[in-house]
Amino acid sequence: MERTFVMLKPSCVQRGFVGEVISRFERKGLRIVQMKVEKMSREKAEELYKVHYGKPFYENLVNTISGKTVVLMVIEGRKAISVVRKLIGATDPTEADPGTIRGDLAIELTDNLIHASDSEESYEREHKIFFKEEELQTA
Ligand code: 3AN
Repeated sequence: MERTFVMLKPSCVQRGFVGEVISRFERKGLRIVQMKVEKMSREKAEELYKVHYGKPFYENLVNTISGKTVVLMVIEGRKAISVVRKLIGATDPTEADPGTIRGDLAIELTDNLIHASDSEESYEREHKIFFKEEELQTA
């Protein structure tokens, strides 16, 4: 079964939408394999966003999550990567369709509530920053 990595950004935690977002994934039929609440270190934030290094929004992007509480998850299901991206909606919440997570709950671009892997390669790289393999061997 396909897996994807999801991070609920600090704004999601601060605004109290953790349950709302998890509920949407569960209602779709996706399964939470592993989940943790963590204070994001700057090192891990830079690692997660290193593909954006050098872009004008990079510093702001790293600052948005560094030192703040996030929720990290590995989610499983049929075509989980593309299904989760569809549930989340477009990167810019002002362009995200109503009914999507960003379409319904976010408006800022850099602080757009949630991150999810956009490909199998991204999943492989991203989930290893936060989870050990043995943590992911849940039934
Ligand atoms: P997504 O989160 O939809 O996968 P990416 O991977 O292109 O989007 O961008 C990573 C993060 O960088 C986004 N979640 C958003 O916070 C931020 N971002 C992307 N494009 C811009 C932009 N043009 N200006 C400001 N922030 C951006």
